[in-house]
Amino acid sequence: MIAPTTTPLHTLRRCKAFASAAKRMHSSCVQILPEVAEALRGGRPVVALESTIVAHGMPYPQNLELAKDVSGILRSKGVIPATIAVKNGMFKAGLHSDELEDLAKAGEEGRAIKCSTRDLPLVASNYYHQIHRTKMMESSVIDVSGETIWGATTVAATMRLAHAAGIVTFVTGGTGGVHRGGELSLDISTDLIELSRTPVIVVSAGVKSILDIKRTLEVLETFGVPTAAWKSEDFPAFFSPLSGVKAPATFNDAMDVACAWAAGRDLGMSNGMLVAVPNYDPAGSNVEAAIQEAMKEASSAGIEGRDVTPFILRTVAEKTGGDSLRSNISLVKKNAMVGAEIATAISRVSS
Ligand code: PSU
Ligand code: MN
Repeated sequence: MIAPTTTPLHTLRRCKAFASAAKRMHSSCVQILPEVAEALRGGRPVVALESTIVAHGMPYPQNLELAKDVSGILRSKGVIPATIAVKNGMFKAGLHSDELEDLAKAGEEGRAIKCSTRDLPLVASNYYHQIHRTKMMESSVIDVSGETIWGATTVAATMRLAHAAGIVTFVTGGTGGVHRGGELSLDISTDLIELSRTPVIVVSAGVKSILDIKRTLEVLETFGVPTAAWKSEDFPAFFSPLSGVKAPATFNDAMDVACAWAAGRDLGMSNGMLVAVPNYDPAGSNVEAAIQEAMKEASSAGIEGRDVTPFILRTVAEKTGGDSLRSNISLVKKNAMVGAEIATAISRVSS
């Protein structure tokens, strides 16, 4: 069990370092939607959402429907949603509804590039070129004609941009981790590195069992990332609430999370935090069974390396007849409800 839920609020309010860090408007390189900026200025709760899940994580139109439903869930709890993405090289926190719709179509139309941390400067370079060219020409017109190209941000890249915008809480589906065989291939998601150095709370359903969950938790420990399951002792495995691996800690409510966060800030820790929410959707257990079967089939068919994940995902989708998509949608909504509570608790302890 982690932070005491009994910590008096007035103690936290006196933590000046925490309050000012949370309120600081970090950098102007991210274009923040006015309603998001206003909420941040007023110290009201905001939740960041990632764009890889929209562009590449599920098909159109289910992706758009889910993005709208998640925003609706957050708003019904008094929380402002801010989808993070890169539009024609411009970093964005918060999208207009027509932009969200275009992003949702962009994946299947080949107009979205999966962006992790290393990709952010690369996709932004063209936009920066234009800014400098415009400055030299003393003009105020930036040419963004042509079709819109989106940088769809992974958990790692979303954390970076959310932090730059001054957002603390971020809701997603699943995070990346150590791939099976990662001890040799070194295929370890940048999500874990970013959790070690960027102060954002990531609310997810854990990591998929196609990854090496035990080693993922080892790496998070090595990097000093506070990691806890939400109201559970087991670390969740995305489609299943149980991975068979014990979670390092348990959060029993949103104030647990906010108090642990406040304590880390007071110590000057600059890392993020991972809150893993178990997915109890009944469809999920079918998917988990199909994943285990598909992994056995992959190994007996001699499928290796980069071919493994696409093979498994394809086989799982065939085997479950849509259950994997349904379960994915249901777990993101559950995460949004938990994330709304956390963002609200964070705004309370920051004021
Ligand atoms: N896991 C999922 N669904 C996803 C992802 C991970 O269950 O959509 C996406 C997230 O955007 C995550 C990224 O940040 O994949 C990790 O990719 P990589 O392993 O290449 O870092
Ligand atoms: Mn990778």
